[in-house]
Amino acid sequence: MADTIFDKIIRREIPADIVYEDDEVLAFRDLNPQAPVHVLFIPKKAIPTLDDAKPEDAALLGRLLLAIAEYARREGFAEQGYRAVSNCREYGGQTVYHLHVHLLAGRHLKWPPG
Ligand code: DGP
Repeated sequence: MADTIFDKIIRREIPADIVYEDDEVLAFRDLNPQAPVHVLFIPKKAIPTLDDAKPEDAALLGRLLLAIAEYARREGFAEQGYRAVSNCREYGGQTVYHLHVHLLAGRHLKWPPG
């Protein structure tokens, strides 16, 4: 499977502002933030896109989402609200092919997106 910039962040080969880590999940601030809070939550397991996730990844995907919810509560913006979104492939706007969920918060986000 092709190595991505996120694999290098997991292996600490390139720096990142890491805000959360457990045995299966890593979260770090996006290099190009689109909101006052913009954190990427990734599984350490290299799954390229959501479309590549398998039934055996169900618990991992659940942990990813629960890690986001827990982080939002801990950082104090859960009640105000936030967005968790995963871009899949070209039309979804995915640029890094290591599954990730964007956590965006700290401003009123528009819907629908462009
Ligand atoms: P996506 O377009 O959904 O694949 O989002 C990829 C995000 O990854 C994008 O918002 C910018 C971010 N990104 C790309 N390279 C790096 C990097 O080296 N470090 C960090 N922290 N974020 C990165």
